[in-house]
Amino acid sequence: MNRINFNYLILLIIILGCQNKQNKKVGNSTLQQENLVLPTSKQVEWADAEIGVLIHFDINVYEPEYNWRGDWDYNPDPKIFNPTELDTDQWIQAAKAAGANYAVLVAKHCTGFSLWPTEAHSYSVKSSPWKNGQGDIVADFIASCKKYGVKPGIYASAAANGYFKVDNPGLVITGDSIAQKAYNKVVEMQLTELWSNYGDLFEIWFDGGVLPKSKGGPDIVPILQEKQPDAVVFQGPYGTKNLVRWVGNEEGLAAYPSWATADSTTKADGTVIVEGLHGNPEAPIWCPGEADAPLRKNSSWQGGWFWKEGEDHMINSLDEMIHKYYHSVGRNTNLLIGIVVDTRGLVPDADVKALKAFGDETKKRFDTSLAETVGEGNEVIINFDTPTEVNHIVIMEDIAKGERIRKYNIEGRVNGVWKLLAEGESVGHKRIQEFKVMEVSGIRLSVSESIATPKIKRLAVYHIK
Ligand code: IPT
Repeated sequence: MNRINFNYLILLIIILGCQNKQNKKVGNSTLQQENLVLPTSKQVEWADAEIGVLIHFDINVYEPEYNWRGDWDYNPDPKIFNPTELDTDQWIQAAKAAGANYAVLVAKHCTGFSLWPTEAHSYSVKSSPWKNGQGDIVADFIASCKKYGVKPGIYASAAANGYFKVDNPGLVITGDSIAQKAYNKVVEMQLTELWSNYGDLFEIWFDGGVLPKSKGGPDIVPILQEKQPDAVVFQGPYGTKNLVRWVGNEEGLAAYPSWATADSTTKADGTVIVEGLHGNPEAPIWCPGEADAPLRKNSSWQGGWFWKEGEDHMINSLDEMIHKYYHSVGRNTNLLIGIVVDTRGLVPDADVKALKAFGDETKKRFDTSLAETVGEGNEVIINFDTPTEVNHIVIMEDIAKGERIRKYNIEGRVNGVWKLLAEGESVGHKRIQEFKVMEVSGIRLSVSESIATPKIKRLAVYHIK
């Protein structure tokens, strides 16, 4: 080998070594690229929606002393349920003002009282004076969602029901097998009604997961697959598509890193609270987190999910809500904000105001970037003509192609030198990062670990004051 060739070889080794240092591919990248876990198109649509609301209204709002777990032999009289000013348009307008793109209605919570005229039993709006028992709140809610272009979802938990003496995870407390069978039939019938009579649902919510048939629960998988095969399902049964997992708290705070993939250790079915909250980048199921948080503080009555007179002061401040936004949407999970409905049947004025303030603030902060770009590969750069003050970046992967990034740096060019501003692991649909204000002439995203070529749908820079 002559000297020139030898030098050339040394140079090549050094270059290859540097490249390897710059972007470590995890595992056998070719193999992994082929095996990338991808979301369904519904899950992509769901991630794009980013913010939803979870609307809670139940008979206990009219009788706050009632505790469904406290006295199993008593149920509030349906005659007390009379929301004379009920206006589902007002609910959805409030949701829209908060920036919500979807809304989930709690059609049946733990009391068992049903907001639609179910055929399964009489403990519902049918037995109430509201509209002389002729009304259907689920139908009104769906119509309002359509009217305002908000995607509708329904929550009807199977895990708890005061009227049937059922507690988590969906078992009758007496242990009586005939009562259990009867209850399972009620669940199957009610879910069949909700999933058949109101059109396509964007999201179905199983609070506390759903007890599988094999463990004595209702047989809902075939009903789900037949009636709402495309719905995104929060804590749904394994084996169904479009799953979404809980983030493990009701504060709207996702753990970081927050991977969109999960497996049985990450408890997509919601049975365990503390394990696997990060998701698992190696796991085979696309099952991103949804961070639920009531607008009213968790220390409020009923965890802040339901209205009670005199609790307006329990509404989270704008700063607290923005903090939740950064720690949910900013961490690759959707934010689902709990909204209360009062005895009139309306979202209270104070809540309407707070929701609008939140929506206005997120728009003010993030609607207009200083600069943004798309990119592919390990490096994406934004250049400024003149040095510019920046303090936030938003990174979005094209998740339709999978979650590919495992580690990255964000640097700013300061007087010609790249300086580290922020670093991270998971990106996925969206990562928002705030850092100290810096005057830079450029921003560089460097991906140091990935399982396939990073596809950056959006890299945006902001100076938020
Ligand atoms: C909690 C459930 O255990 C969990 O599975 C999930 O559904 C969550 O609610 C939704 O917020 S129970 C709650 C009292 C913490």
